[in-house]
Amino acid sequence: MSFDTVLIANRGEIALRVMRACKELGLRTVAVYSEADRDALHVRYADDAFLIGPPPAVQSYLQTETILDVARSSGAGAVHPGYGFLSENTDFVRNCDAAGIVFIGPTADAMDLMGGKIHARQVALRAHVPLVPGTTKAVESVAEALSLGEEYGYPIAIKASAGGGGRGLKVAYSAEEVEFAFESARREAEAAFKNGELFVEKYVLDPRHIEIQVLADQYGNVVYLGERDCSVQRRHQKLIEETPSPAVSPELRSAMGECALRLCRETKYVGAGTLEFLLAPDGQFYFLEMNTRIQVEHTVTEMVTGIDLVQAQIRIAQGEKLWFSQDEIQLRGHSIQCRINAEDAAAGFRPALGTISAYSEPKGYGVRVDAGVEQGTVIPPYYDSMLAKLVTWGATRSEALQRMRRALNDYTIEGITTVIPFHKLALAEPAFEHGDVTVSFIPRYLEEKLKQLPSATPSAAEPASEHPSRELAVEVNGRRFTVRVAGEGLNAPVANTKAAAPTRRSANKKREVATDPNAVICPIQGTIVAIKTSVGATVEAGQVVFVVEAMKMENEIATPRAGTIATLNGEVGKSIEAGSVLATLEA
Ligand code: MV4
Repeated sequence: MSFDTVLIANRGEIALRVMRACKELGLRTVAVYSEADRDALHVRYADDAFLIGPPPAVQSYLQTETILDVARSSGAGAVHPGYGFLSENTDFVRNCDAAGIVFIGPTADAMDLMGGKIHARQVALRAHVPLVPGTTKAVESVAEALSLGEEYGYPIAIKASAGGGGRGLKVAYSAEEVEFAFESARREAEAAFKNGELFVEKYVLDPRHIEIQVLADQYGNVVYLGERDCSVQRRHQKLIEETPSPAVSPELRSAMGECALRLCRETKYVGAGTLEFLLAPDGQFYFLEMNTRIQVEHTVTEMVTGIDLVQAQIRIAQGEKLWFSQDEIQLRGHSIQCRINAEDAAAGFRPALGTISAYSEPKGYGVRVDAGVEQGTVIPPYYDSMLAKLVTWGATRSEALQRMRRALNDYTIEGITTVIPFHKLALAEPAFEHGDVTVSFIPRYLEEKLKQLPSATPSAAEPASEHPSRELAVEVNGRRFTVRVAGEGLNAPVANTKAAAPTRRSANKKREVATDPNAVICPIQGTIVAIKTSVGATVEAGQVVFVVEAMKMENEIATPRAGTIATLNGEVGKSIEAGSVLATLEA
C-alpha cells in the first residue's frame, strides 16, 4: 500500500526518531500531542501537528478514535505507533485496517497469536522452540499452582497470560508463598489487563535476558539481526542494553536466531519484532515472549548492523521486499545504550519531576543521542520517565564502554534528577567491565552503592541547603577554576547561567524539590491497591507502606526514614495524584 504522509501516534524521543526516518524517506509527518506537550520538540519537528486532548494518556495518546480522525483529516495514509501507547493494541490495528489506513507494524492476527502468553507458548511448542518447563494451559487455582510447584520444584513463576515485560509476574520460592503470589498476580492481571488468566513456569534463577531482533516482509522473507543483552534492569525496567552479548557465541547466536525465524514463520509475522529469551547460567536458552513493536533498544542493533530499523518498518509497510539476505547481515563492532530517565536512583528510582534548566548533549565519533527534551522542557507526571537514550559504538566492547563513560561525563542535565550517576556507577563495576552480568546485577552489586548517590530527597543526615549554591568561573594567574558560591554569597545575579552550566561539578548540585523528610509522598499518579501500615505503627527507613498501581504496574511506596506513623491519607481503591502526601511520620 502506498502512502506519502505518516501520523506518528506517540511523543518524546521515539516520535522524533520515527519522524526522522519518515523525512529521510521523503514522507510528510503529522504529530499528535496532549495539552501537556504543547511546547514539545516532536510537535515542532513535524510538518503538521494536532492537539488530541488533556494530559493523561487515556484522554489523548490512547484515544484511538480521535487519532484516526486526525489521520483521516490530515491525509495520513499510515500510522506509526512507536512503542508503548497503541503499539500492541489489536483493536486499534483493526480500526486502522477498516479505515484503510496502514498500521506500520504486524497484523492484528499476528499480534493476537503472540499477545497471549499461554498461546505464545503453544505456538513455540509447534515451532520446536525451547520453553521453560511450565503449563500451556491456564492455571485456575492455588491448589493447582501448589501441585505444579511439587512437579517442577521451587521457585516457580506465576505469570499473567495477558502480561509481559514483568507485569503480572510473581515468584513463589516455596509452597508457603504460592497463595500470596497467586493472588497478587491475579489482582495485578485483573487490574492491568481485565484478564486474570494465569500460568505457571519453573523460575530460572539468575538468568541473562537476551533478545533477538527480526525483520520480516509481506512475502515470507525473515531475517534476524543478532541479539541484545538487556540483563541490566530494575523491576523489569531495562537501564542498559548492548550488542553483541558478551555471553553469546556465534553458535548460540545462530541457534537462537533460527528459533526466532521458526517462530516468525509460524505466525506469518510481518515487520520488526523482538523475541525475548532467558539464557540460564548453564547455557540453556528458553523462549519467553515476543514483542510485536519497535523497542527502545533497537538503536544498538542499528549501530552494529548499519540497518535503520524504523526505515525498514516503513519500507516493509509500503510493500517492499526485504532488500538484503541473512548472509548479508554483518555485525560490526559493539554498541551500548544507557537509558537516561528522570528518576532518582538514590531514592529507589522514584520518578523526578521538574524543568530542565540546563541541557547539553555529549558529541563526537561513535556517540548517538536520541532525545525528546531540551533546555526548558517541563517533565510532567503523566508519561514514562525516559528523556533520552545515549548510545555509543566502538570497534570493541571496551572501546564502546570507554566511549560511554566519556559520554556520560559530557552529558549535562540540570534542574531534574536523572539516572546518569547510576550509569557511571554501573559502568565502574568490574562485573560489568567483564561482561559478567545477569538480571541480578543491580541488586547484587549496586543496591548499597546507590544509596550513597547524591539525592534530590533530603535525608536527616544531609538537610537541603537553604541557599542553593551557584557556580562561577574565576581565573587565578590565568588558570581557570570553577568555584561554588553560596546563594547569598554574592549579591549580583549571574547574568548568564547557561554559560556557567556545563562544568564538571554540576552533577552534585542540590535540586529544588519540595520534599518533606517527614512525609511519605506518592511520586506518581495512580490508584492505591494496598496500605501496609496503620497510624501509630513503628516503621523502618525504606519500609514499604503503600502499594500504588500506575501505568498497569504495582509500585511500592516506602518511608523516607524510620519513625512512627502520625497520619494516613487515602484508602484502597482511591486514586491519588503525583506529589500528594500518603502518610506523615511523627516529628
Ligand atoms: C522469567 C524469569 C525466570 N524464570 N520466567 C521478566 C520479564 C518478562 N519478560 C519475563 N521475565 C522473567 N521471566 C521464568 N520462568 C526471569 C524473568 C526476568 C527477570 C526476573 C526478575 C528480575 C529481572 C528479570 C529480568 C528479565 C527477565
